[in-house]
Amino acid sequence: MSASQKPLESAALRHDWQLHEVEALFGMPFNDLIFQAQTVHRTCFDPNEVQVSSLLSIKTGSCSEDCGYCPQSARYDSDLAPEALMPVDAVLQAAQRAKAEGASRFCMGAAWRSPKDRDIERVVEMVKGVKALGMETCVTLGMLTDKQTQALKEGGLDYYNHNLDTSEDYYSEIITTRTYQDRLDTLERVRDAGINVCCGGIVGMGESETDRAKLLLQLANLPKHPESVPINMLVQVQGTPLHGTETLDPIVFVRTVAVARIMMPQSRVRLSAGRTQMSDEMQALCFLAGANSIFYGDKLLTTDNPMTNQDKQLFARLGVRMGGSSYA
Ligand code: SAM
Ligand code: DTB
Ligand code: SF4
Repeated sequence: MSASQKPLESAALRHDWQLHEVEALFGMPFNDLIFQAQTVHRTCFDPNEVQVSSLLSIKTGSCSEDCGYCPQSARYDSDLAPEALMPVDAVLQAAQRAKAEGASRFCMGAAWRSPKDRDIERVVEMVKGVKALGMETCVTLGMLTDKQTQALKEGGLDYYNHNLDTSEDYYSEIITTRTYQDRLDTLERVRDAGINVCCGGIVGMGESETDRAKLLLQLANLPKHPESVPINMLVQVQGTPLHGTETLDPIVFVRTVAVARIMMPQSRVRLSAGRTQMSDEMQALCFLAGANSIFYGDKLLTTDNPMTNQDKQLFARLGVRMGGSSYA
């Protein structure tokens, strides 16, 4: 094997990762890990291009689930004003603004355990309207039935976001109202319907290194890698059970991005929630480690995200271009 063939080989798509291999990646000297991640990244992507998606909460709060990180659960006192499902035209106005700011994808999130069929009808109208603006579409609505998944596909939905959040072992510490298997079933439904999968997790929830390795193992060993892999740093919201959790070492966060990049070479790894707490230097390290997508716009769903001007400045300092929406 010549040296010139090695990068391609290192970016081969694998679905048979073993835990000890993932743990070994996490344990590598930092410089070696980042070099390997950047090498893989360069075989599959333009290293100076980052895709940007904007988020909108189309239905906020009053959620029946007990996800320990989430300010939208009705069980916690997080000071959030609940809002019913938005009208289609208000959503399209927000999408138009996101497009004008430079976003290529518009992601609509709803605080549901699972949608009702009549909710899906309105969401499909939103999807059609956003596509007509020339943007890619993504929704995250909780668990879906086959019929609902089909309706979204027929409406032209590009991506469905549904996160595994953490390892199967740690999951019951965080959520008790639906199972890990429920999530895997929804992901399979979305995949089988031919919708692109956006699936990742949250770190900084008090999980162990092994939990982080097992989350990435689960994602990379799916029959097909998710096209988009959001890595969220927990946003600690007052009133939620996870508020007050010991914060994660930023270097460990960067390592998590790098390991995700190595394990899922062709996926967009998204530097997701938690950026308001990150320095520009830390975000630059995440891009070096292979992150090539962000949430863009001053709000995530209910919490703050960096202002668009701040991100534009950061991209200018790094010589990064916004764009490249499609799956490699
Ligand atoms: N209700 C739907 C569901 O849970 O599938 C969709 C919306 S939910 C808010 C989407 C994702 O946002 C969650 O799966 C979780 O990964 C992420 N998220 C929610 N609150 C968060 C927080 N405080 N910090 C980081 N990520 C968070
Ligand atoms: C994802 O992985 N992160 C986004 C998106 N998918 C839907 C949501 C982050 C939410 C952070 C807390 C909030 O703003 O409510
Ligand atoms: Fe509800 Fe989703 Fe928040 Fe869980 S993450 S409480 S399902 S909105």
